[in-house]
Amino acid sequence: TRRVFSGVQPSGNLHLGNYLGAVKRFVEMQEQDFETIYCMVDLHAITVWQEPKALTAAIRELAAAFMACGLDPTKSILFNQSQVPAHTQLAWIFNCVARMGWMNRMTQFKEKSGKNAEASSLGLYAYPSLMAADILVYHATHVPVGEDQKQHLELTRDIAIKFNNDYDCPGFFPETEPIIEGAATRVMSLRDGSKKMSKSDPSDLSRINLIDDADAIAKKIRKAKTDPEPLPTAAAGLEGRPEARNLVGVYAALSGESVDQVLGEWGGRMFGEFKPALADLAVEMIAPIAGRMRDYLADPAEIDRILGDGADRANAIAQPILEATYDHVGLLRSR
Ligand code: AQP
Repeated sequence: TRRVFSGVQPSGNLHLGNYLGAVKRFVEMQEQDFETIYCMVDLHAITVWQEPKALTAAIRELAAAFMACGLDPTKSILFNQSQVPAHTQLAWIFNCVARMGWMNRMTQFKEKSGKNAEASSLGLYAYPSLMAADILVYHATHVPVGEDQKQHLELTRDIAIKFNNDYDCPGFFPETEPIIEGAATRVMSLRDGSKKMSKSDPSDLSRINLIDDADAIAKKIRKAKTDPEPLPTAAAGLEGRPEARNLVGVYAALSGESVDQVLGEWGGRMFGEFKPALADLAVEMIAPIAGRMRDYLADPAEIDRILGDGADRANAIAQPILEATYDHVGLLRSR
C-alpha cells in the first residue's frame, strides 16, 4: 500500500500557511490512490505549555477545521495522537536509536527554544523522535508537509535506516518520502517576507486565519507589505522580492495555477490591481471554511465519536507494527 501520514499541532488557530502547505494537500491525497491517516498531534503541542481547557478545545477545533477543509472521516483516518499509545511507545525506542548529535542539529529546536535552551522542555528537544514514531508506527511511505518540516523528515529516514541496521531487519521501517509540493510550501508573514507565517506571531495582521471572515481576509491582504515595482513577467523576476514572491505563490496555490501562469496574466501590472484580485480569490476559497467549522463545532459529542473511531482504526494498524518492533529489539512479550 501507499500510505500517507501527517499531523498538525492543536496549538491555536490554523492559518493560510498550514492550509496551503499541509491541509489542502492532505485533502488532495485523500482523493488519490493512497490510504490516508491524519493526526492531531496533541502530545507535540504540550512540548510547550498549553492551558488544559484550551488544549481540549483546540483539539476539537482542529478536528472541525480538518473536516471543514474537506477531510472526510469515512475516507481518511482522523484521530488525536494521545489516544493511540503506540506513538509514544515507539518514540521511546527511537530515543534510544537517535543520537544526541543528530538532535543537536535540528533548526526548529534552536528557533523555538531561542536563547534559553536550558529552560526548554525535554519534550521539545525530543520532538523529532516522536515525529519519526508518528510516521513509522504506520510504516507510512509518504508524508505531505510544509518546507519547514524537511529536516525532521530527513531525521526520520536516518532513524529508520539506523534501526533496520542495528537490529538487522532490512526494509522493516520504510524510508519515508516527504511530499513538499506546490506553489506555497513556505507561506511567509504578510508583514515581513523573511519570516514564516506562524500561529505564534504576535501580529494578527501577519497571517490569515482559517476562522477570519471575509472583511478580515480582505483587510489583511490590502495591508500586506509589498514593494513599489510592478509584478515581473517571469518567476526569475521574483528573485530578491520576498513579499512579491509570497503573494504570487499564494495566488497560484489558491487558484491552482503555476507561478508562471499567474505572472503570464499579471506581469507588468501593479499591486494596486493585483491585491484586490488576490483578496477576492482568498475570500472565495477561505471564508466558507469558518462557517463549516462552526457547524461541526455545534456537535462536540460527534467530533469526539469521530476521533474515537479514528483512534480505533489507527490503533489496529499501529499495534502489530509496534509488536514486531518489540520482537526485533528483543523485548519479551508474554501477553
Ligand atoms: N508558513 C507555512 N507555510 C507552509 N506550511 C506551513 N506549515 C506551518 N507553517 C507553514 C505546515 O503546517 C503543518 C502543521 O504545522 P504544525 O501545526 O505542526 O506546526 P508549525 O510548523 O510549528 O506551525 P506554526 O504555525 O509555524 O506554529 P508555531 O507558530 O507554533 O511555530 C506542517 O506540515 C507545517 O510544515
